[in-house]
Order: sequence, then structure tokens, then C-alpha cells
Amino acid sequence: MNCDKKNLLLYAVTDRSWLDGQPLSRQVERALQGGVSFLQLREKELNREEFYEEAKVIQALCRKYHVPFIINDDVELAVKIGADGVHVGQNDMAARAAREKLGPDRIIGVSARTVEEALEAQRQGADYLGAGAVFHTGTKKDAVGMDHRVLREICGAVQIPVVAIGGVTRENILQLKGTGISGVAVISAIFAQKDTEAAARELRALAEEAVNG
Ligand code: TZP
Ligand code: MG
Repeated sequence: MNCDKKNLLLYAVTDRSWLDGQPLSRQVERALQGGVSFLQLREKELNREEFYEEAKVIQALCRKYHVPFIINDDVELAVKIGADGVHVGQNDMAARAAREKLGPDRIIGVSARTVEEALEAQRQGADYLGAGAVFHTGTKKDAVGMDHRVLREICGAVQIPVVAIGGVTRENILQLKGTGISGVAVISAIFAQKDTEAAARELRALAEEAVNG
């Protein structure tokens, strides 16, 4: 599995708390049908066993649509299930340790809020960076806002692709044009929408414009 830049265009992160009790797998499949190009399972309310069971289901769906499947935080689980990779925050396992456990071929994403964190993650073997919160988000309560100037600096400082996260919507996504990002990562702009597939389809077209336009 590679971490081709173009895979990162529309990066969906799951959060069942937006689904009003509907099965996550159904909404993930609709998001994939709408054009999501990368998927991270991030379910903060599930225990380890539940997370593992859900991961197997979502992994199968991602395989069906040829979309990389990434596990949030839990490197051991990513190894156990054979996920395409893992995403770690600054307070999770360091990229270097994750690389030792996952080997050279899996994808490692790291959250970075400063140029220093970005360069360090790259040095430690990260394949891509998540940077944010680039807009106000109601999804992650402790998210701190990131100036778009800092986002541009991070994109300019590293050779690996950068994905912008936090409060990205169809209304504001084009404000990210020119920052140097390779994609956007979203939760509520897909999973909190009535029509998940249509939301993903529209965001995908807008993301192409924000990244390449
Ligand atoms: N990390 C920084 S902001 C955020 C995460 C996981 C939440 C993104 O959710 P939304 O709904 O796309 O703002
Ligand atoms: Mg984390």
C-alpha cells in the first residue's frame, strides 16, 4: 500500500455519534460510493473488542472500494488486523515506534500543529500529516484553531503530503486553495449529513478544486 498523494483528496474519519443510531457500515459504504478516497476508523466510544469487530467490517468495505483503511491511535490493533495504516496524534505512540511495529510498507499519519512537529514527524517516518483545526469544529471538543498561514508553512516545510482537518465544509473548503494541502479530512461534513453519499460526492469535487484548482 502506498500513500499516494491523490488518495488523500477526500479523507473521511468516522464518528458514530453523528449517525443517530444508524449502522456505521452503511454510512461508510455510502461515503465510499460518493467518492471518499481514504478512510480512518476513529470511534472514541467503543471498547477494544467492539472497535476490533467494527474494524473488520469497515476494512472489508474499504477493500471492496480500493480505499486505504487506517486505524486511529491503536498501532497494536492496526498490526493485528492488517490495516493499511495508523494515524497517531502527538500524545499517542511516536511515529518512529509505530514504524518499528508496522514495518516499512504500512501508512503512518501523524497530527501536527506546528512546523517543528511536522518536521519531526517526517523525520520519524510519517507518510502524511494531518494539520488543524483549520476551521471551528464542534466534533473534537479540545481542538485548537490553526491559522492558515501556519498550514501553508507546514505544507511548504515538509515533502510528505498534508491533509487539513477541522470544521471543513462545502461552504469553506475553497478557502484552503493555495495552502499546498493534498486533501481534506472530514467527519461531520460527511457523517452528519442526511445524504452521506451526496455530501461525499460534492465534497470530492470541491476538494479537487481546493487542491488542484
Ligand atoms: N482533529 C482535529 S479537528 C478534528 C479532529 C479529529 C475533528 C474534525 O471533525 P469535523 O466534524 O470534520 O470538524
Ligand atoms: Mg489520537
